[in-house]
Amino acid sequence: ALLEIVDTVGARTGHAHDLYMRDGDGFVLLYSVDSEASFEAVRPLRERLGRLRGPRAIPLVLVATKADRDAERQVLSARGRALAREWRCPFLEITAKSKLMVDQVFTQIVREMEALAPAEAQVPDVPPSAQETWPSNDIENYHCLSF
Ligand SMILES: Nc1nc2c(ncn2[C@@H]2O[C@H](COP(=O)(O)OP(=O)(O)OP(=O)(O)O)[C@@H](O)[C@H]2O)c(=O)[nH]1
Ligand SMILES: [Mg+2]
Repeated sequence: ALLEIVDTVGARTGHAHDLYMRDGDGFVLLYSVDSEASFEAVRPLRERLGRLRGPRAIPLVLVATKADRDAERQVLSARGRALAREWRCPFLEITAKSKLMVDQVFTQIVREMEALAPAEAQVPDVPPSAQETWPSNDIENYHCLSF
């Protein structure tokens, strides 16, 4: 099994970024709890993702980072939870200081990709035997994008 992670460095606009959003298999949208602006930036990203992908399912996890900076908090947990409920995706509030929490982000996005992918695999050409073992044997070539 291979999981390729693409991290958008800095820029969240442009042609290359649009291609990653169009072709990725899973998406981790992050904001920082200490930055209202970062929270306000995730909705436009989700909307652009929807436009670029058309009717395809969008395996997505919403992640709030820097939970350790509670004294500087600008975004209440409830707001992240509410947004994730609206988008029907998992929500995690984490600190990068915890390996366990960071691991949970990857666990969640893989789970979402597995949960949403079978619906797309219901094409007539796929033999039933292949569907039975799918997707556990076929996580290869998943491309997960974080931004
Ligand atoms: N306290 C704290 N600092 C963090 C956490 N996560 C990241 N940082 C710090 O925040 C700064 C920015 O982190 P990055 O991971 O580079 O943020 P980014 O969103 O990837 O930034 P770009 O790639 O430039 O878009 C760095 O100084 C990190 O050390 C966290 O959970 N807690
Ligand atoms: Mg970065």
